[in-house]
Amino acid sequence: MNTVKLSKYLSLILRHDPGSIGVVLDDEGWVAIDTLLERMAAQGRPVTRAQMDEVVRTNDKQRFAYNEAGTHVRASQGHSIKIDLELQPVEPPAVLYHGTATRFLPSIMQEGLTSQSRQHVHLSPDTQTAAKVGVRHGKLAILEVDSEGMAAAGHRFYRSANGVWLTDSVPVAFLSERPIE
Ligand code: HQG
Repeated sequence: MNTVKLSKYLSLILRHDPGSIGVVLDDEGWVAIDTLLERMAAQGRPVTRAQMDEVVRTNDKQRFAYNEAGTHVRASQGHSIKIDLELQPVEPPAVLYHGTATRFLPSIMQEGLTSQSRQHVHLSPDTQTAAKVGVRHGKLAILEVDSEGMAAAGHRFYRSANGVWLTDSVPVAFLSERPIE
């Protein structure tokens, strides 16, 4: 398996469906690397520890992290299954961005941003990152989020180990559409 394929496979297992290969994540989303490699091999997807190390180290978005002892691995964000990433609320920058597709705008401008199938709404620190996230869904739209105003109103923000900003939801009052250059 090449590193991109392995990254996608790990995202599926560690964020959405560990049961598909018969592994169980603990409450914080960790799984023992040895167990994971055994289960992957049993599925006809043999991966060496060195290949795992490579993916965790070089992944473009640092999607995965090892624990300090190097015995367990988890996804740093993006889960649809309920796990506790042990994130502490932190003060957000004044403004954050959300990339999405234009076809979602009518609904978003009515009900705000909601977490959909994931645990949180994902926000980006800059418009370039938001654009990459948004084009995955279709014709790009970028929303500016008044995170300072949200924080003042009591909304909590978290930053994942790989720098993605997370919050529970974004009410319409804190959203404005940014023109696409
Ligand atoms: C939209 C990637 C209608 C929302 C990225 C988005 C990110 C609504 C879609 C991470 C809505 C959900 C997450 C509403 C939100 N009505 N549509 N009220 N509220 N939406 O994939 O943020 O590469 O679950 O705008 O980099 O696109 O996988 O979320 O378009 O960090 O590591 O519903 O996934 O990371 O889509 O992306 P997603 P996302 P990875």
